[in-house]
Amino acid sequence: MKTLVIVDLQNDFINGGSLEVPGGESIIEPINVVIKNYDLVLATKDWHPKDHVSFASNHKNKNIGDIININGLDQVLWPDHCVQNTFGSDFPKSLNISNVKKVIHKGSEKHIDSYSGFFDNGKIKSTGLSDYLRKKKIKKIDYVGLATDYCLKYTAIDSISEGFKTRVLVHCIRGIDKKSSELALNEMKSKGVELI
Ligand code: VGL
Ligand code: ZN
Repeated sequence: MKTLVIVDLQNDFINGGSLEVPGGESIIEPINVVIKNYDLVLATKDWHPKDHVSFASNHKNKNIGDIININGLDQVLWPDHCVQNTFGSDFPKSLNISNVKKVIHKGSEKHIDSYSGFFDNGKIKSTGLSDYLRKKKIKKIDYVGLATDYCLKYTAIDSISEGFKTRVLVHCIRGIDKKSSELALNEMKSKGVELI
């Protein structure tokens, strides 16, 4: 079964969103095209409570972009984004979601962030994505979405470590920062992700 996972393609990550990824909206149409080639389409959603630890606004005397340490993990502080059940966490209207079979929510626990669609950043809790794919006997997964240097990267790398043959469609991804996106592509490649 040809399987596609769309990572965090949500209003807050595209033009006008609170954590806008440069050119994020430009991948919507290419995704609407490639989606037709897949038998199974899943999507992840960044899905934060208002009081989430990753929001700079929830820390005194901290700014967006600061890095703090929480229980031994580095945490980048972001603008408030993808708050549960808000416009910012919705899929963009122009994304064709009619074939999306299941949505995997992540980052919904107040005290820990989750860049990967498989596990939180401490690898403590699974989102259930691996089990879902294994039950369906899926062996190969293609990925598209946002952001190259954060959630897309961590999702693809965990996909490899979970044993799935993993490909990323590079014309259907965008990153927050140019340099870190280049590094992310190299890191994915070195871990066995196929970039196509
Ligand atoms: C993301 C930063 C914070 C992403 C999510 O989807 O790449 N980045 N939360
Ligand atoms: Zn987030």
